[in-house]
Amino acid sequence: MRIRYNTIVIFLLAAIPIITQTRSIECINNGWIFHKGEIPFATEQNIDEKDWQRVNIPHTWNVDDSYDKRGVDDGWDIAYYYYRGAGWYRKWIKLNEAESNKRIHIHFEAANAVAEVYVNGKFVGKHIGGYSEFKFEITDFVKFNDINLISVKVDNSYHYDIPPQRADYTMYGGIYRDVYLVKTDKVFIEQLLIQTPDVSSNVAKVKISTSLNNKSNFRNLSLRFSIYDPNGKLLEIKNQEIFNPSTNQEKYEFDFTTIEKPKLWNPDNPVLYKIKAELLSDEKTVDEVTDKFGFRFFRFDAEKGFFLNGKHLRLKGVNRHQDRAGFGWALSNEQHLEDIIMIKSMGANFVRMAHYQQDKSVLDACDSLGLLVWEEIPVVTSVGRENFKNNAKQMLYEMITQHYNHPSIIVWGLMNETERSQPPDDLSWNYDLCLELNGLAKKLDSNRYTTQAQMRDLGTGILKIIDIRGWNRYFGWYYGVFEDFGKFMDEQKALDPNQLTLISEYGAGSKKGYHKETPDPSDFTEEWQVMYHRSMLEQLEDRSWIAGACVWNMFDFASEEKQGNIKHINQKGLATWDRSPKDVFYLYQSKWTEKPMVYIVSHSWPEKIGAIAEMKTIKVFSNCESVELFLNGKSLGKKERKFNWQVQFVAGSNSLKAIGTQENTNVTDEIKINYSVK
Ligand code: ADA
Repeated sequence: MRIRYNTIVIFLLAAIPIITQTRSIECINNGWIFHKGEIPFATEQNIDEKDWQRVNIPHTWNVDDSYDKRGVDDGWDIAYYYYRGAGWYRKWIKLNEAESNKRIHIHFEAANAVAEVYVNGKFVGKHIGGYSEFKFEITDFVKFNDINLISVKVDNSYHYDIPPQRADYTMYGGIYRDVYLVKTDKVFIEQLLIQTPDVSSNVAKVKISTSLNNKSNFRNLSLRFSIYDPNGKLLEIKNQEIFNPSTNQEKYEFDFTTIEKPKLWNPDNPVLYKIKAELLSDEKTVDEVTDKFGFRFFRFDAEKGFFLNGKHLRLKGVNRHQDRAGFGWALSNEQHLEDIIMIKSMGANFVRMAHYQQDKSVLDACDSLGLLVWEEIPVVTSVGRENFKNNAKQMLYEMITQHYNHPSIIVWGLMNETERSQPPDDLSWNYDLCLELNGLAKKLDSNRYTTQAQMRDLGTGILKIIDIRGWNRYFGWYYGVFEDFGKFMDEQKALDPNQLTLISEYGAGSKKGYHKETPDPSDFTEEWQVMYHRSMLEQLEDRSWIAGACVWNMFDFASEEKQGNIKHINQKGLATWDRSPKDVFYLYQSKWTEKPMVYIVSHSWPEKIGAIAEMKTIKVFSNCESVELFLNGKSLGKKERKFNWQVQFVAGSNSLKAIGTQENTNVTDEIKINYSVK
């Protein structure tokens, strides 16, 4: 168990810790017990725990069971064969007498999909939605100088009222993100929102909006805000006296003096400023919260695409699901970070967090490594009625207020492929929901754009509600041929020339190591996937009015109903489910990065068969000015474009080596090929 008092560093990249001096934040991930399914008396102190399993958080109960049988999409209702139901967690925590003047809170970074929290047998609260953070104050439920029982029921049952009603991914149940026990004074800082309403290369404004949660008897309090530049230099301190603070969650707003020549955040130089908010009583610090933020300004243009800090930037993106082989959604912060590092190393500058709010560590990594973000709520495929609407609005509220300070986020996504409504089918619910979500997003955050991902215009008018139209299109994979993509997009442009446009999804599946010299359409070979993406990159390049595009998907992920040549897996990843890059990853890296790289296609095809002296085509992906290929030590020639060679392998073992040259730098790649003569 990690207990950290006084100076607490929640995991972030080292440069940007959230530090607090007076509240304690204790990660309580370890030492829980778990029971799959309903069980009587789960909240009672004295029960027989022998059927319970010892677990640590992050945890899910669906790591194995979504890959045995196929989920059946039978009209409206989907039959799921992975366990969707209740699970119970229990943990004992000790509180000391010395802490009895504190307020105690339990903070969950997410539990899918509905969580009910009990302390010492009493119901504390319920949270609906599997992706946002939530916390409950438990001060009135705990005993000091004693041990306390925390029981949590989590339920991932199919439910009409809870987005997503249905979606093409496995919805793992459990407390799958970190849990913290937080101890504060009687008064604490509830929220710290950092707004940067006006930013240019010359000046930037910073506005703070904060609220206190007060149950103290303090008559006089003061708030002190300190702003630091990216080098940690203190720029300014602001003080505000608060007399007779109210017990309501009152908001306090402040403007800092305008900052001259701000350092602007961008993907190549993701510089972060910092604000420290201190709450003081008679010069004694009662609470302290620190968060980072960045200065950037951006706009979308219907003709020219996207501009960041006044400069044109093509958005080169991928979608990311929080799912990994062997772990499901129960990923550590380090694993989240590894994903973002891999996405960055491929040269992407944009990520769509599909289809839901993701872990804080993911957003922190995007801020620090320099990736722009589209984040969205899980309104996918179909829309429900009034309760569904309220839950979706709550999710949007939570996402925006919880992730507001992240400079990486530029667009809020409201829905994805909502072509259906809960029976009886009535798409006016979809329209109304979109309208309400858009209104709420604008009210909460007038500085970012809104968007949605759709496949077509269903004639409901829904596409016109949001700022940016996102298209999910799979020409040359599910339907049509590659070139239909460009035709479709040109038609859309002609229909509505002033529309801002992003491609939210395009993709093709493959199985790493499955190869054919002449692939068939959508045959899951790495070759078809590479051909598909090469064509898409060219078609996107030809259309500068498309601000950018996101590949579906960065990683393969679990989806019980999918039946490609790996059952229950959506195989459209540029990397496998366990994070091994496929050939197509290197195609993107060769197009999107500048650091010299070279990759011989394909490392996952070491066994080749052919006739004696048969010519085989070998391709190399590289961003270098020239590449020279060697077979068994002998040069097959240096090329400056079209890195394809005709190669005559000898029977048995062969070695291929490629040397890429960029200015004075050489990079190499080598593979062994075993050639069998037929
Ligand atoms: C849709 C959907 C995604 C994904 C994709 C696919 O576009 O938005 O969730 O599953 O289809 O792979 O078919």
